[in-house]
Amino acid sequence: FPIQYESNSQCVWIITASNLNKVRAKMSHENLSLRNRSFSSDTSLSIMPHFCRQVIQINFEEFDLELGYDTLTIGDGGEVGDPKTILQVLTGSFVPDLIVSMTHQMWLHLQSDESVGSIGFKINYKEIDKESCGDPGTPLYGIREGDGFSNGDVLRFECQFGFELIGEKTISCQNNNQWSANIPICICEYCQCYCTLQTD
Ligand SMILES: [Ca+2]
Repeated sequence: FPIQYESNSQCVWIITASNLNKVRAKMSHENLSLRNRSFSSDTSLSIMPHFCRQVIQINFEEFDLELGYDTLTIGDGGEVGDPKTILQVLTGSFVPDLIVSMTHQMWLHLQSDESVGSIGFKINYKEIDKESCGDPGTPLYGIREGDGFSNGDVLRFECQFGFELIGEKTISCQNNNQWSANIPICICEYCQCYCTLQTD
């Protein structure tokens, strides 16, 4: 990224939460860039090793793969390709807001077929406390109720006056550290009416 990925590519990344308040990404292929981001440092004390309390959260800044033919598979742990650990298989341009691992490692495997490439993807990643789904944000022109991101927590969304909510009004943090849905979007109702009137 942002240069188109090559055909017949097999790229693998393993992101590991370290016990030094940092996350490392091991890249076996540098075809795509995996962008680092600043990490919040955690100074709380614990008798458990730090990495046991941390999981990996990724979110996509950009994502576009050839729909149906090129895929990015994301899994939990360090066993790349292990079908039992797969969290998501992504293709095309639609992605979840966040993907969170269950353990201190997450693997990513990009596979492209023999023809037609696209721009690939760009992700941010960080470590967060375990049993959490991460902060999915608030929709533009929207309001969020609830600020817990742990397993079992629920977030409710509304849109500002004049905006229509598209998607789920309520999402919950599931035990697999994934939100039950993406956050909704808020669409300007008045703007749509205006456009319709203009075309009539
Ligand atoms: Ca392709």
